[in-house]
Amino acid sequence: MNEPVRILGVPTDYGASRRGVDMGPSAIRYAELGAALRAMGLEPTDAGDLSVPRAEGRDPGRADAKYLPVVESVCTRLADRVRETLSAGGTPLVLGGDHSIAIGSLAGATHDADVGVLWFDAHGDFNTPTTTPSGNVHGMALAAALGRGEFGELDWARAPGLDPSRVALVGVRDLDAGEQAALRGSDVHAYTMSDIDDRGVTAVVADAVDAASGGDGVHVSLDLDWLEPTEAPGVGTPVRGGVTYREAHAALERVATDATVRSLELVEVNPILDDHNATGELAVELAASALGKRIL
Ligand code: 4U7
Ligand code: MN
Ligand code: MN
Ligand code: MN
Repeated sequence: MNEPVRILGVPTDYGASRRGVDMGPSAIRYAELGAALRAMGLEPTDAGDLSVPRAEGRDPGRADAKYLPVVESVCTRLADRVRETLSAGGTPLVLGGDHSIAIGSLAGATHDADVGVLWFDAHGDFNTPTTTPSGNVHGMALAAALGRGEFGELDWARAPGLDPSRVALVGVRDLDAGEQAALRGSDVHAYTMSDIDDRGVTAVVADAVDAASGGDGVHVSLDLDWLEPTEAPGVGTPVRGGVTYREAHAALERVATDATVRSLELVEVNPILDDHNATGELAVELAASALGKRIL
């Protein structure tokens, strides 16, 4: 990992259908992200938040890719910040916001670099405007970064050089029919919750890290709905059957020891739906684990 860790907030919810996830960066900072990283001996800097236009009264535009022009504006600016942070030798720690911001993080992270991806999520985020049941871009973020479907023609969305065979989804348990077919036909590695049941979370994460490694490091994309909703209630699209508190830590501790973490993002924290910021606090703890926090 490079230092310093640089915190970049992206208070947006245009990629999701529910308000509230735009407050994720505040909730994660309120849970003392900075202090947690300093306690590990890191010296994080906080670059503040990107400015995101107010959502009330805005027209979603096309139904199969809602608010796409705003998503483009946010992601384009985020990509620049991530790229600048990396070229200055820092580690971007991006706070969402909904998962559409991964399109920007990945565009920035893959600029002039060969990057693998570890995508921890209940969902595949592998829809395109053709397959989406909701029109929400957060459910298309990974497909967009890989340039699938019409995203192949959108230069701001496609992360050039991202190799599907170096992308691993971990803990997936809710795929739409179109996503299932698309994933089966792609080189993306998808490890389901059933794989975790059978083999244990650390063995599965070790395989995912292997798949994503070999280049200049990995981008870790952590959607908090990856966890069991009783552990992480503050998310917009909860799905039962997620990993436990302890499994989540074991997974990200394994990432810290086995992978070269180049950039990290924490997404989909929705404080309006949360239980006294439990999910914000969990996001902080898991970021610390991924960045190398040790118990002893
Ligand atoms: B998240 C969904 F239909 N697949 O496309 C969709 F179930 O970033 C959910 O992982 C997407 O939280 C969830 O809208 C996106 C739906
Ligand atoms: Mn997601
Ligand atoms: Mn999800
Ligand atoms: Mn592979």
